[in-house]
Amino acid sequence: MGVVPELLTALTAAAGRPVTIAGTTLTSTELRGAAAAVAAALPGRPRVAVHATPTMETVVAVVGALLAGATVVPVPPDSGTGELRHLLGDSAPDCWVGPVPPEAHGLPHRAVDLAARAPYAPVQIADDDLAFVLYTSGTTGLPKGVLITHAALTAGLDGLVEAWAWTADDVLAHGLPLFHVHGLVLGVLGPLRVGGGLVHVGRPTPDRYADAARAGATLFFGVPTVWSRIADAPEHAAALRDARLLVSGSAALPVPVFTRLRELTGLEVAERYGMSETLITVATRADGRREAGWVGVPIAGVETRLRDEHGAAVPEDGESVGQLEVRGPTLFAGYLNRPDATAEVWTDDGWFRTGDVACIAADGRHRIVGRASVDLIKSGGYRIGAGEIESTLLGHPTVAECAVVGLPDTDLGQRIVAFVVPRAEVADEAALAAELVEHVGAELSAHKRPREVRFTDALPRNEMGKVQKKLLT
Ligand code: MLC
Ligand code: AMP
Repeated sequence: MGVVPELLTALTAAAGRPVTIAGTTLTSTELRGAAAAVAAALPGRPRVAVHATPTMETVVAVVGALLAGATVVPVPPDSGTGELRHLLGDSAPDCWVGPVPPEAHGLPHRAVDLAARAPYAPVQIADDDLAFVLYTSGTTGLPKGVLITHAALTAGLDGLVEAWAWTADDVLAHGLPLFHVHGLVLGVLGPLRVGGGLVHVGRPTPDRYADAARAGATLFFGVPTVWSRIADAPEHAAALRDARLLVSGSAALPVPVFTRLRELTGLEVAERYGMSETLITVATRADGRREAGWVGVPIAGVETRLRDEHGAAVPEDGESVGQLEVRGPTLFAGYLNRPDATAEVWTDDGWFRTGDVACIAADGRHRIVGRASVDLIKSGGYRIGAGEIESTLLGHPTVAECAVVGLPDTDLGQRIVAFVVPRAEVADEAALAAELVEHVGAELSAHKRPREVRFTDALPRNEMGKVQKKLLT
């Protein structure tokens, strides 16, 4: 048992550093007061939905709810109607806190007032109390709610604090979305844990990262797409020279981007690896060896191993490739309402199957080789299930069959491409492609829209009738 402020150290410390979100700044004391006012309005530990726009209102809503011992369901602000219906139906929140989307589905709403100040009344929290339900895509079906406990959050953050020598002297800058592990857990709760500063730049563009660097930020987070765009903007990259640590994660950082950033900034980006289900498990240490393509060593308390398809051990020799399995205190407590899916991802001896393929060197360094399934796409650092987009496209009257794949893309890592067999001859392919892209955006979310739709007469199938996605290039 503990009290919530154990997680949010800065809020109880005499003086944490200020937090700036998209141009709005609160001191640590102001943030504590505004969050405590939110907490006071949330008796009974409800489950609350937060429309996670990149704003101070979102930060105050999340922190206030955590202080109240509530469970937070961050809702992507670009959610389409189908996805929103699923998230709210599955997680069954008691109310919205902070900004609400236009379709609030009749739930009560507690506003956030950034000027409000209330004294904080500590709430007892057990280690296995839930802090978050984070929605993430699987290979098929609708997104699953990942249950994150307070104990996992604390272990995950403390492991990174130690690995990166992250202190109250650091000012973190990033511009990542506030509904996933990267931007919200690491990117907001991380600074609040250590009492360090935070500057959320709104959108993660090279010029805004450069501005944050000139204003004194020491630590920078980005997905590879962000780093790749900075590497392509030498005039902005140069401003990062005085940073203490540049960190990349959520997808593989291309080697040329690592090399180019070293030339432009004199710094080697530290990669780290994780998942919504596990939080960050493996990280390049601030005092560790940095090597392009390698993501570091397990953080404190985490263990990793490699297995082949029969469950046999794969040598940890830096070359042999196997399925990566992890265990430790940062892991999730299961998928909400999905005991079947939860059971599937654990081995009989209690390890979590990440679905990633990796190799481990004798000295413990990890390299992520890729994903075992072609049906999980990583685009711009977002995890996107091919099955979800395929079902949505099949819901459009013109689509007879379809297959969605992630094709290599220098900017996004992978870009979503939909191969579509239309029901009838298409008079205007460009118009129909645009309509299908819009249909996906309206139902799911903006970042799940295909970048490209290709019409074809038939999909390549094997003798069993299964679509051979590897042939779709
Ligand atoms: C995008 N656009 C499209 C489109 N897709 N237009 C038509 N059709 C499509 N299919 C539009 C956008 O709306 C935008 O318009 C413009 O094109 C540029 O889009 P973009 O190239 O996608 O750029 P941007 O919007 O800036 O997105 C890139 C990005 C974003 C890197 C900022 O992908 C991002 O925030 N990624 C972070 C994902 C993340 O946090 N993952 C962490 C998961 S946790 P307009 O008009 O708006 O300019 C995790 C665990 C771990 O993975 O290890 O961390
Ligand atoms: P998400 O559920 O959005 O948290 O995505 C988790 C997935 O992102 C992992 O299973 C990996 O496939 C991928 N990932 C995260 N960090 C890295 C990294 N540094 N290198 C390669 N892949 C990564």
